[in-house]
Amino acid sequence: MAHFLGLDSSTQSLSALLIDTDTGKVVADRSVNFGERLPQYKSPKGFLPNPDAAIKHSDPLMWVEALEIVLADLRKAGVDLGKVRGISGAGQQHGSVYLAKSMDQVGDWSPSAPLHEQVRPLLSRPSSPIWMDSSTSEECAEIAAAVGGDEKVATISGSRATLRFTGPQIRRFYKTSPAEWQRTAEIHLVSSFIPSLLTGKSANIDLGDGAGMNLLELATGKWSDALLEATAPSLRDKLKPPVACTTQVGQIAGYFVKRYGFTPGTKIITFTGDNPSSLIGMGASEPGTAVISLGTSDTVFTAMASQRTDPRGYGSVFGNPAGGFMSLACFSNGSLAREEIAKRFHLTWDDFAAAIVDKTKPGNGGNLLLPYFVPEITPRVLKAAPRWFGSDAFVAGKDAAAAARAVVEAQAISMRIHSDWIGEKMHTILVTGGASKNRGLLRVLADVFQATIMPLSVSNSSALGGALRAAQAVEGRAWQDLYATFSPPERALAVTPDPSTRPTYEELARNFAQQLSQI
Ligand code: XUL
Repeated sequence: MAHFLGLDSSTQSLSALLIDTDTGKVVADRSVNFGERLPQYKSPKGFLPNPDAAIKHSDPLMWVEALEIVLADLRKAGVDLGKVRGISGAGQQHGSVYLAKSMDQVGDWSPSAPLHEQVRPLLSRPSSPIWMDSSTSEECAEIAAAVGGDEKVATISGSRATLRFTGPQIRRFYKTSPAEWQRTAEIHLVSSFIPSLLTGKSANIDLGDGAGMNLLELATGKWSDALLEATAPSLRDKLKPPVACTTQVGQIAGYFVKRYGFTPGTKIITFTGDNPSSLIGMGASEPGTAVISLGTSDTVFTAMASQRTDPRGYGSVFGNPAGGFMSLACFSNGSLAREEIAKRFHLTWDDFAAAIVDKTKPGNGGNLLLPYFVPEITPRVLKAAPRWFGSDAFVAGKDAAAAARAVVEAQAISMRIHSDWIGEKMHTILVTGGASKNRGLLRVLADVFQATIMPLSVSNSSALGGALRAAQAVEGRAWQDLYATFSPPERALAVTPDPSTRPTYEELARNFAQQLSQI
């Protein structure tokens, strides 16, 4: 039996998905929600409260504990982890972990103490900035100025100096906490931290997620001297060289063999960012298929046939784990904004879908929302600023159905406007993520994009991507065979566009862009 485990350490949860490449089946799919299972970290949505809305950090020990819980859950559910031949996975992109000593000095963990207690003394910084952080305007400007301007940074690294990216975050840490910076021997992304735990050795950052740091030179796949220097002194010493996404970074540490029954020698393949991993999980690593991921953030991405950058400066280029590059537009008001509306109006997700499909019409009777409940990445909105335009009841927050449609229409229109640079016309779009089975969302996406929207049977494509990458690296399986088995879209659930809605959404796009230009 050939089992492969995919892990996804994301903003609000850590998921594990186990596949069997002999039977072509998903054997197990478990998730640990941080807010529910680890309330002691006081991070109901996965990040620590902070009076400054621009600062979004998480406790990395929460991720360590979640890893232990998910493995224990799998065992309790009767899964034999001894059958696992390879593990890979993904992390929320851009988040960084700071260590006072290299993981290479760990060797193995002591089986007599929980892992998080052993990791705690290694941290040189108690919290990790994550992708939702927008506190680095000054540092982005400094990096751009040092390298020769925004365009230069984008040409080297695929993205302009970007608030949430790891380089600007590192620079801010170096400037604001010089003593802790001095104590820092090694810096990891979430996606290299988790495999470092699994191996008890320092795992390399991969080219997929490494491209989300404003430090990698895309043309060579090496750290850029100019960007390293512009970011912080001696930064090169704190980063291992980046590696291709298919690299084996080590073997499972004895700790996990003893505690969870893994087989000694189980291979750990380098992890990547959640979006690059989803590209694989969706079977979309060849150019021509666009993906919308509906998670804590919403993202629109596609494998790139030729390299280009976003002329508006919001979008990014990351490494495609199957080789080459992918383009991505990220919207921070994804599920956080949808959850806000559902909570305010006491709507279940079924109510939410019914409000859109049965109770309201395309264009929402002219009711329009700028859905910025948290600071927005695309377009850049630095302070939360939801704005309601339309009927009195809607503006007064008394029309639940119109509010549900408004948030989803606004998100879809914004995604369409701001992803026009990433590829040719999208005729078919694959969707993934927690909300990807919601018929209300699928209907609006189909009409706004005038494209067929196709969900995947597995909603956690990022963890699935991890399992597929492990299978590809260990067994040498071809991507297309793996996709045909594990990533077939649910054609029966496909939603086709209604062409009669096109003029309504053209008008909504104009209104939305006009209101947006006023804030
Ligand atoms: C992508 C981004 C988010 C995180 C969410 O650039 O910032 O999608 O990866 O996990």
